[in-house]
Amino acid sequence: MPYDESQIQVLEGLEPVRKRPGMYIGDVGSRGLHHLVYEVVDNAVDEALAGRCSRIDVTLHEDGSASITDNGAGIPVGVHPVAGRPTLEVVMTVLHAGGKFGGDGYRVSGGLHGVGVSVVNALSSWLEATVSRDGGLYRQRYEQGIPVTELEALGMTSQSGTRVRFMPDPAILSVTEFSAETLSVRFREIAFLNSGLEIRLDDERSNRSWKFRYEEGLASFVNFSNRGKDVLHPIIHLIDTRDGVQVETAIQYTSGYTENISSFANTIHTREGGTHEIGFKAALTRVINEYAKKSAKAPDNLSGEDVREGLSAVISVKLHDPLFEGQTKTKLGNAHVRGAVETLVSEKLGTYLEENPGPARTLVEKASAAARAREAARKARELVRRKNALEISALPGKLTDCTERDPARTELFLVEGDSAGGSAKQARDRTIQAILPLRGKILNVERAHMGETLKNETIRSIITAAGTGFGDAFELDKARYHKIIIMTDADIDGAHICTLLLTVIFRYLRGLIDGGYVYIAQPPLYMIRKGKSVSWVYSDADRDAVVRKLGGKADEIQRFKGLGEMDAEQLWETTMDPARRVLLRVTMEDAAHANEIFSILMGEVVESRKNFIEEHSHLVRNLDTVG
Ligand code: 0RA
Repeated sequence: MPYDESQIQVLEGLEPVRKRPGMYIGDVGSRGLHHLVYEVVDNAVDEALAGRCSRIDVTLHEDGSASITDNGAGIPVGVHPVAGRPTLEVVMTVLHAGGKFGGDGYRVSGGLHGVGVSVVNALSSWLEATVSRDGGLYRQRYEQGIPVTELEALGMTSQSGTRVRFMPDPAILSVTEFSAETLSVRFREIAFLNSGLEIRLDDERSNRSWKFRYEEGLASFVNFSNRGKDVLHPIIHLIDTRDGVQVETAIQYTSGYTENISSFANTIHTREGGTHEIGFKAALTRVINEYAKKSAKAPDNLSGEDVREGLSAVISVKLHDPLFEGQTKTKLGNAHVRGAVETLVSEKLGTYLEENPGPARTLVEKASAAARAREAARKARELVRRKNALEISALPGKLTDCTERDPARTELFLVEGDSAGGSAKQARDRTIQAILPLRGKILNVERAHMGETLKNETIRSIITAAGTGFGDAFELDKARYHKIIIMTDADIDGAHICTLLLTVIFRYLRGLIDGGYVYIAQPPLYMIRKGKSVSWVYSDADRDAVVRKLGGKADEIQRFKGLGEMDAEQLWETTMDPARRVLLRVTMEDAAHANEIFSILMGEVVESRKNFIEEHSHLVRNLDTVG
């Protein structure tokens, strides 16, 4: 098939994507891989935002490909006036061509989102696009982004919609196996943000399936976030449009102390906040203070932090031409959104409080208690600071430090229990590895105020050993080690302690996660020996498989109940030796997820906490693996 001129241009269109995939999808690992699915789904969500699509079906096929089917308008198939080729082919083979056909919806366009489905095509070993539109059914196939068939008309249909099935290209992507769990988290979120939209996920590899559809939108979202928590009043749910900005928010206070506000613009999670969040916070502070003035008992001026203590809220705006700014392009920049949100939330929330004196009183009491507690915490903090100044360089007594002084080369192991700490001390490379054994219960920081937290010996020893200071005074430059490695038993209790430690780091030493300094060690669960061959097994599920691989019968199977049961040599060989171990790096990408886990783990209701730990004891599965 000879190529004409417009097609040659088309062919050149995707070359940069295959050359520098990271520029378009962030990375070529697990995140980038899943981004490919999100890219196609975002296009379908655009159709939903435009009111043309009510259902999205995602299937993970046994051959490793994924398909995304929607009942939107269908990608146009007519000849494109400029390219002289079918529009579908242009959308699939020209970089950014997708965005040129704006439609009238609130298009998703921010950060890594909205780069266009052609990027997915470029990074697929093959892709098949099937379109139902204008009474016809059409299909075209591509390989490495290049059309290998003409656009074919397959027959007639009364439906409309698009189906994209693609095989991620292993020549470019280092990870090609989709995680249904990872995808389901985002799909649930999209379903919350677009009430009535149905999203299904079918994993044909494991015969599992999910269905997300929420009629109550953000109210369902907050209800989900607060599951297992002790809530103080029914959810407050507001939706309205102002200045061309559709604003939706759901609010519910819990008896806890953490602030949990998530914001979205055109369904993109704006992790860095922005004008919608600023408007929301301003409205909340204003309205609660106005209401509090009527109560003799409330302090005069409740701060923003006071009125947000224990708050779970989601705010979602939909607008034309969203501006995404900030380091990760997840900060909404449109100035007019601030006013729109602030006025709307002030009015509506003000009315709600007038009409619902019960919840209104609860909110004011909660914020007043926060104000009083904050004052007490400030005093406690002062005390700790002064004390710290006296023992400025005093390292925790239990720390067994390493000899190397260059932090870039050194590692700190946080080890559960004294006996495991003992093994670790024997096993370690004393030049670069320091050991801090942690004894007893680590304080539950989610349920404690800062003052209390900082009185806890264990937490203080972690902060002092890290060397960075904490909270507002955190300085990454002062880190005494560039790897902080959490090493706990490979069981449920170990996972719990690991989560508690991550909570401490997340709340007080977040910069360590930002800097990529935090890791989780992976101790094995079994040692399986046959003759001279020794295998280390990291999960119950893998045990039988390994035995089978060894020819059916092992000479010895040793189960390690805890780190303490391994001898020093085994611990070194499997978990601590930089040359052989597997570490999981904790990234900021996981922080939002981790935060949710923390909240549930730390929540009131013991039963839900127990279930959650059991379900998520491999929360580390999604993390990056490094040597
Ligand atoms: C270009 C233009 C229009 C829609 C789409 C692309 C589109 C892309 C995808 C990808 C997956 N599903 C999709 N659905 C639609 C505008 C269509 C119109 O205005 O009629």
